Amino acid sequence: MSSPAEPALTRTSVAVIGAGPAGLTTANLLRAAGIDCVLLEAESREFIERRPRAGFVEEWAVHALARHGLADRILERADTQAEFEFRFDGERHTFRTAELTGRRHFVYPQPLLVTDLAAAYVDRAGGDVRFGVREVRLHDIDGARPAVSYTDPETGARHRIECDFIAGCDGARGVSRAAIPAGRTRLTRYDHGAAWLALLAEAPPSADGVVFGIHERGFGAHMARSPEVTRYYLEVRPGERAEDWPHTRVWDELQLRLAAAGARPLAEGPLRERVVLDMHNYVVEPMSYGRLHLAGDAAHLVAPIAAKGMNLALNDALLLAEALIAHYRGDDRGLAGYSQAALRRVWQYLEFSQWLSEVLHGASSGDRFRAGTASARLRRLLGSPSAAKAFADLYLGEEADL
Ligand code: RFL
Repeated sequence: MSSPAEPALTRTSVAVIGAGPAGLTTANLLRAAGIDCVLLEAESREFIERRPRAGFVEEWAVHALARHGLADRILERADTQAEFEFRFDGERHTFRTAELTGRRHFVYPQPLLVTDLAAAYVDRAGGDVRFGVREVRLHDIDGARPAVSYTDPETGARHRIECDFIAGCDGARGVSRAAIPAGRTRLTRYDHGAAWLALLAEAPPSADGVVFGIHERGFGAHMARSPEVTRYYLEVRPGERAEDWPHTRVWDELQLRLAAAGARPLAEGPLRERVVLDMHNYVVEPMSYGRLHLAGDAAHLVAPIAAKGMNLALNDALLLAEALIAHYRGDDRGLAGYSQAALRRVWQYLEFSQWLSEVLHGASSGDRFRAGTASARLRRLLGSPSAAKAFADLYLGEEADL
């Protein structure tokens, strides 16, 4: 037995912090390649398997997960979407993404993906995971022998795990990013100047898939999730609180902003989730420092405007795991180039989100210039086949990074 002053010591090859999509994917790939890793997660398994968030997985990401045997349930259970709808000026405009690109979005709520990835790592592969850990700290990340330490939630004892590398996959509020000394990475922020009320309604979808409602009162969106649950978004003023939006106000406003000729009224239901999200982004460059490599929201936050965050987390994890596996086979080029490779897709998706943000928020900005250019973008999207194709390629995400 070790005393509290002398933490219990273990050794592994890679310590992965955070069991979200990024950390679980990294851990699964490492484990399948026979590389030791320990996964540390602050929450319980039940909690991470229920946390509602993203809903769309891009087709290239599904194919990549399938190559590693991690997409059986997605392929079996997910709905795919071939089109979405813009509604504005009381009209409906269908945008046929699959026809334009040959690709589809997979509708697969994040809790289901996390559940599948956790089952693959913990139950099937017997991977080492410590749930509910407290006070995770990173040590000596710029030395040859980094380590992570944490407090065991049951015994209160400190544990220290020495490792070769740390994968910082602990999301926007984790500790990994903060372990990098000041001045060694650059954090760039961008604020869209808008906020969305994110809602999960216990109500069946009222349209086939995604509806983007562009309205002078503010943007509104409908996203089919399952026969019983629908995600909605309402643009609200920055600084407004979820409590400012009681049940009736939410539904009145959604009905108004998503109304269009020939569209059925929305099926209303209890609101299970109601949170205000500021539409802001950040990027950490480079995503690596010493023996710490960041992946997913720990390295970059992308406002959910274009549903890109989870897909970027998966892209990072696939690249990072591949680079770590190559390292143990004697090739360090992947690790040296990891940050640059990951950031290529990050910047493409940030640019796309910024472009789409203007389309969605221009009409409600109160600024005649922004409203005019937003409506020009919409007309071009709906009127020009080449503009539509370029948009659809980015909306669905492409196999190769640009
Ligand atoms: P996660 O999923 O936040 O996982 C990080 C994990 O780390 C744990 N953790 C720690 N563990 C140990 N020690 C610590 N000190 C720790 N601190 C934190 C956390 O408990 C957690 O389990 O990050 P990851 O893996 O990078 O994945 C990123 C995605 O979760 C995120 O980008 C998406 O959810 C964003 N997002 C969407 N992305 C899409 O691709 N499509 C969408 O449709 C979409 N919709 C959304 C979204 C995000 C939303 N919110 C709530 C911000 C909709 C919403 C409402």
